[in-house]
Amino acid sequence: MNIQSIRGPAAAIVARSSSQGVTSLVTFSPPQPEQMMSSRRDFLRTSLLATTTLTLPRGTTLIDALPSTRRPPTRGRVVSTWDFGVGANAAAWPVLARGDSALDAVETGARWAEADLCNTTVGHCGYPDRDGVLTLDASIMNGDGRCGAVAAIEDILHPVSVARAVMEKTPHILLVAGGAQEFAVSQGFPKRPLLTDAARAAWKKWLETADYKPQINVERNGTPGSARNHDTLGILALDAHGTLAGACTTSGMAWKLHGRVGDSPIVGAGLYVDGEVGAATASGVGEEMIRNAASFLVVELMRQGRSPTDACREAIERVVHKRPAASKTLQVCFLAMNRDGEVGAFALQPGFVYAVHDDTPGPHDTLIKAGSIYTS
Ligand code: SD4
Repeated sequence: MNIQSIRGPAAAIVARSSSQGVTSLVTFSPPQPEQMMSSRRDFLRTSLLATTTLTLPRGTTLIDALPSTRRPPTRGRVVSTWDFGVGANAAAWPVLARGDSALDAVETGARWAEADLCNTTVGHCGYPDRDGVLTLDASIMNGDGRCGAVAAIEDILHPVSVARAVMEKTPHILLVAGGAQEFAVSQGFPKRPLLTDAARAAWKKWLETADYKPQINVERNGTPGSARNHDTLGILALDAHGTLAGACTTSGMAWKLHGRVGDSPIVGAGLYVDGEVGAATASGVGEEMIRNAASFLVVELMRQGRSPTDACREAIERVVHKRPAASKTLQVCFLAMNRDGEVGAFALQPGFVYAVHDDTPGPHDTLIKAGSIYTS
């Protein structure tokens, strides 16, 4: 991988990826006097649009072929990770369609995934840690910088709503483990055992070998719709008022060490939203996201003028650059949306899919394949 980022006097950014064999040329014009007099927001919008027009596509992404991702949304847009992103979007969309906030929409979508699906990587059907304990991580963030999160919380069905309560009712951002649970109970969240018989049985089977190795695309190893078919839900929304928000919810890596916390509840790693720029969320081996402050990185790359797809790809390239050998054995995926509603994604390995829902006629159950650094 040979990646160069050059900022010359003419402020031209050239990115090359020799492994892709394709060159992306993005010109980024410095603000003109009239732009400097306009608001920063207008300048960002201008830069993003210019970048979109001038970027030559690299890698594989089907999203550019979808009209729904090209048209500026009028009543908002919601995007979510993996196959169950379709269901999460379907739950979140009515919230946006009636003019309610992006924050309400992402919480609604995340709650749907936490409660209504029996999958092994989110919510109450999640696989437990090595000690047989199911611990959940979640975060939520609004475009104005407000955010909340819970990590390693047990026996609470809706960690995303507890995360929102942390954001709205405390001076803090992140509560963990017993403290998070006590807070949840104090806020009226019911406490009840969540570990299912199926998850307990899977854990007991795992104990026979106790071999721990994160699997690539565990979320898509089963038949679509099956219990093994899903992973961390990352959901990003832009509402009709132009506000962005995001949420991320997971049971984390199955068979993790007790007390291990992934990227999903770490603001800047598994989720980041800046209303002036865009939003990003991540899925895959969370340690890589934390190491690279990855969702923050994706948003910062969009701030510098990258399209969402280019920002996700460059962040993935950073993951590779940092740990080239390890990157071949892991999955890391990013999904991003800028403040104009443009959507993009990229992953280390093939297999990452996401879903988009907005006020275009649809269909909205189409899964969109993200491009990837490695091809097999
Ligand atoms: C974690 N990022 O806890 C989550 C899990 C995940 O694919 O997304 N796995 O590391």
